[in-house]
Amino acid sequence: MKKLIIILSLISQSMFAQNVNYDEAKIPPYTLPDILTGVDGKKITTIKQWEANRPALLQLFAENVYGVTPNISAKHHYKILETKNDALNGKAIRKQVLITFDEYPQLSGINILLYIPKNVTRPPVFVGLNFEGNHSIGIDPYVLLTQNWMVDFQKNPERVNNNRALEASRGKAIVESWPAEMIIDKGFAMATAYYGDIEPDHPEGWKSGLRSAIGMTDDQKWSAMGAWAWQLSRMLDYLETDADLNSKKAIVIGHSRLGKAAFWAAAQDQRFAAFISNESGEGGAALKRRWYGETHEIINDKFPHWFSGKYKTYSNNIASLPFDQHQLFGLIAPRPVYVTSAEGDQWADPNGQFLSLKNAEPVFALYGKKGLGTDTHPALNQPAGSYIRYHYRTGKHDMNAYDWEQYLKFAKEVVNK
Ligand code: GTR
Repeated sequence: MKKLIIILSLISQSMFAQNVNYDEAKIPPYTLPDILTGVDGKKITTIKQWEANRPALLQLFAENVYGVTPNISAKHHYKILETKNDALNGKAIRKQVLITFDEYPQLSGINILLYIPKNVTRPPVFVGLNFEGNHSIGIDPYVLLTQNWMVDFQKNPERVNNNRALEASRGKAIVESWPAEMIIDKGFAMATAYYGDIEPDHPEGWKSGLRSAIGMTDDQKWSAMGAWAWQLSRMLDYLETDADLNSKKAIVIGHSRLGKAAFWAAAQDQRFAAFISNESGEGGAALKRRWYGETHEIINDKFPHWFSGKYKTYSNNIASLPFDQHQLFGLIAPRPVYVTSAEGDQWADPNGQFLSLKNAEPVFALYGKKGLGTDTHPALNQPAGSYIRYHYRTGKHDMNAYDWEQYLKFAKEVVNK
């Protein structure tokens, strides 16, 4: 019996291995849709033509991947739950703001944690979601502990028990993600919220999240990714009302699945001034047509709630998708973009992320914006480009201090120049 189990598991492992490729030489040839051909088939040569094409292209992404964002009421109230001007060793103002929605009382609301440097007038702000609650990003004892359902990422019942965070998870986020003091020291503000505030991250999560709160009965029409992107836009609504920071310079940022949500938020909501994709991979920065690392089949199988039902119909047939992710970068133009990969994160397809941004260059060029300055994937720890930037760093799947050093430099040189 034991032998049989071993044989069966070897067979299934090898079947799985066939679906995952890490060999550049084995990638079948593919052709990317021309970014300067409009959805109507006409050639695009001017900014005006590109912008006229924008809504139809956005709609294609919505219909086929992320789901169409419903036109729903976002009537809300803001409540300052707590504020103090001696946070982070006296350098920052801390605010905790709760956004509640009049028409969706069943949702607990979005709890934003804001740090604003005291010595800067109206600084630009980094905006993004976090994986394990605001309290998990640092040791600040005043940050409220989230009560919402949580994925048990760490498998440590002392930190997360029964899918609820415990006090012991304070400052213990699984990804480094949000170095508040480092951000403040460089003169930037940051705003973050727990992604589970709007919808729990599991296939049935929509039943207790935004999608069912708005009366949706078909979870395949919209997506969790769409709901989290919506959350980011609602955070920006609040930031626009906060006179202590400059919401016109809001840089939306996200790691991994939260990078996919940030990407979709940035494409739809042009109020975001810049976008940073930290290892967002499949469904994020990576080209879909490249067979390397995670594929659309694997992601749809493992996370059926992340994308819309239609995306699942492209199994074994990704070449028939009428676009690829380079065109989503086109939808961010002319706003600055930074894309990153890590050596220890081949799953996210580093070269596929690079090529995706690279192939968006013609749209940036329409606006007179320079490209990455290289046609080939840069070496480790050598950022390429300026207005649009890319780096490939040593280390694992994470958003770490090296990444932030580069982001803060980018924000200073390009977004807040
Ligand atoms: C993985 C998933 C990736 C990425 C990652 C994460 O399991 O396959 O696409 O999103 O999770 O969010 O950390």
